[in-house]
Amino acid sequence: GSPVSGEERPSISEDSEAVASPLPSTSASRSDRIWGDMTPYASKKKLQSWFQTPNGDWELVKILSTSGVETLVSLPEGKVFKVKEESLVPANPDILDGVVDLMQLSYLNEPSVLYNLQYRYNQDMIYTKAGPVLVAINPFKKVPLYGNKYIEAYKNKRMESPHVYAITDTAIREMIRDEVNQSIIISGESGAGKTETAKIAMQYLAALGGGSGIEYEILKTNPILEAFGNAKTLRNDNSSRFGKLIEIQFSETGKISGAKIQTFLLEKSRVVQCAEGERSYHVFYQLCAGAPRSLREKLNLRSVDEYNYLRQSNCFSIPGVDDAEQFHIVMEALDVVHISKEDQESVFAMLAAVLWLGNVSFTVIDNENHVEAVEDEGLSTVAKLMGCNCGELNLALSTRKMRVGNDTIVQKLTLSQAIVTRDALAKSIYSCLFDWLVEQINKSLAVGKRRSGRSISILDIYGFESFDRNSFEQFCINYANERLQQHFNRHLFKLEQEEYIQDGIDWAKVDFEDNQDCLNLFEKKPLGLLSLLDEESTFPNGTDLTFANKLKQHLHSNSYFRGDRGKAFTVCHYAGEVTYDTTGFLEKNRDLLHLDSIELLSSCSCQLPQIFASNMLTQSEKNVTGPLFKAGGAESQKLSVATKFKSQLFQLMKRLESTTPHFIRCIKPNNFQSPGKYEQGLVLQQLRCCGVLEVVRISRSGFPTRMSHQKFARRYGFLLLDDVASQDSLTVSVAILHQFNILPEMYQVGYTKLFFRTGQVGVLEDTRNRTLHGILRVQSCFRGHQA
Ligand code: AD9
Ligand code: MG
Repeated sequence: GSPVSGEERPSISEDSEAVASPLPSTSASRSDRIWGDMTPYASKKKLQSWFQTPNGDWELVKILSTSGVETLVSLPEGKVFKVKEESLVPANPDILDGVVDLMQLSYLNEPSVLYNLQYRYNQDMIYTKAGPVLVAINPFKKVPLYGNKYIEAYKNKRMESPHVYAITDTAIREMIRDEVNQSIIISGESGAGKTETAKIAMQYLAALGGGSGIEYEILKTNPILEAFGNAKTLRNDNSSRFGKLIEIQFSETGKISGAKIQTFLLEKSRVVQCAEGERSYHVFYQLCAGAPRSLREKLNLRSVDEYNYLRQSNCFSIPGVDDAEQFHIVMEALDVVHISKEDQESVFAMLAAVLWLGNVSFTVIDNENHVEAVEDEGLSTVAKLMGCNCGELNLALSTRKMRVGNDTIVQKLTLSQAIVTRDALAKSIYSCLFDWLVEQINKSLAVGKRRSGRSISILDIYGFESFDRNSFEQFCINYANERLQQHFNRHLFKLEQEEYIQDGIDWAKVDFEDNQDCLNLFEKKPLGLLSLLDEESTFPNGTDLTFANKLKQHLHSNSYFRGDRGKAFTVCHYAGEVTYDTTGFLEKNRDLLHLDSIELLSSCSCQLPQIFASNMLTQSEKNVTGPLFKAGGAESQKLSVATKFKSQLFQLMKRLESTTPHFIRCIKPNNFQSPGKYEQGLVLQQLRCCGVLEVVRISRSGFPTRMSHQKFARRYGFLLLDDVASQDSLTVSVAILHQFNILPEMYQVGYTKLFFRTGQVGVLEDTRNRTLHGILRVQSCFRGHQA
């Protein structure tokens, strides 16, 4: 054998397995067997174990001795102390340090998973597999893993380490091989790296080429959608405030032929209101900083701190970001996706109109607190930009037409009503603009008359959110995540089952947690969260409090629901409990724009406001299910936000179900957006939330460790007492299983592989290591004598 120092560390490479001849070995006694990976461990007299420190972090300790309940352990730096035996969790043998797939760990416990990910992360290996799932940990710095060199290497299968490129490559191959559409489902919490990951996948697809530059056009949709749909938040300087599904279509020859983007639930409240230290949508700041002089004059643009909507959060710039430069990138991208210069100017005019709307102020005109808009620069600029006159605009902002019998009466608004009306108009203009833009991009990317073949869809959608205060947005987002989680569970469960069946082993029912009950809490009619919300939203006198009380009245016996004090309620999501504050639920769900405002838009001489008005009016005709709300007492009706979101979500699930999914779970290693910081607790909580530990758990309840007969025989054959050199690998494998008294319920013998319960191979691996250790010591002693 080759000389190895005292602290030998067998490498994972196949070569190291061709070691030594059979040696006598101690066969493990029954009590040596490990059933679950959280069983008290000290008695195993393992060299290494995990110990949880009071701050919650896990430390690797050496077990020195054990006496019944107490165990003496030492830390790497030499400190020795006593711990309770049950506080120790088994650590994996060194050979498994930094394995590319968590499934290769013999002990699939939380500290081992955390350690393995950290071990890799510290070496810039940010990607790790968890069985079929790719885990990506945000490096918060440039890592040398991307670009043409890497794309080529993955394409030619010269590189195999886990990567977004590898997942995307698999998707392409399976699309072609199975003739089935594929999806890449990316999730994770805010700032975890979903959007960057989606772009990396798009980059790989684009490298396949298309012709006529369609792949270039597809890439250019990113800066546009980010300008209009992303914003700086406290969690992420470039946070997406909408969900996105981009379907990339391929011709029958495997070239990119087009694409289609669908967006979900843009956070429109941000346009009129955002928290201290956050920003509104990037595009506003980009426009103000980067518009050329002629455009500035045309739109009467000012600097960002002169607009109320942008000023309120006291945050105007992002470190390291040049908004003016970004504006030029966005304008160029708009050119690439064939938005005409004229349309671009209309888009910018709408943005300026929104900004100026925020500067419209009101003055009280009578002793009943009724108001009128002040006829200043704000009002006149908005009117000019939209193409209406100041008087009409003022009326739309300060009065409301009501129908009483056959008469129409005009009601004057109070200050607070007028502000709500103004902000509602600003929000509507912005969200209509966003939708219109996506529609234009889709027209440009459409496959058109070319016959389309298959597609790969990439989903970049907000992950599970649980804040100190959770509102309607979190309610919708977490509902969506509950649906996606079910898709994830069911898919992985099926995969697991298929592999067992394929290898001809007993399919003992692996039980997995289905979250159908929680979904029922949301979706059941008429007594589910969504139905009750819609019902209360249709009542003119419904309030957030009456809504909360109704939930408590009807759902108190549901074990996934808890009524809390006041207007709050709690849902037990798969990822944990979240308490929602119902303040603003009804208003956000109704999302009404007064008919007066819609009429104003349709009377404008500019084209975009007219289009927005007609889209709003036809919405209710296009969608026939769900309750319709009356807008401000006049005839316009629309669907509730929750109902619309639910139906979008159902469509999405239907689409995803017809695809082969590939899952990427993004993890944020710290809350400071800074490189090199790996906070165990934070990572662990995300691993639990996004279901990575659940995959691990599902597998644990089955037979997670798999090894081919050949590999198993090669690796452990030398431990056998009998000479088996001439036997086939299956016979050798069975002999090993018998010699080590591995209980029948701990393994299954498949056609090609052996399947083990968690921990079983760990036992063998230890014996192997101890034996090798012995051999090597004997050898070095021997060499010492010779010298
Ligand atoms: V949010 O839910 O939209 O708020 P995301 O999309 O999960 O969030 P994003 O992709 O925007 O997070 O990533 C946040 C930041 O992390 C990026 O702006 C980058 O600075 C950083 N990041 C993420 N992934 C990578 C990467 N693979 N390499 C380098 C990265 N930096
Ligand atoms: Mg994002």
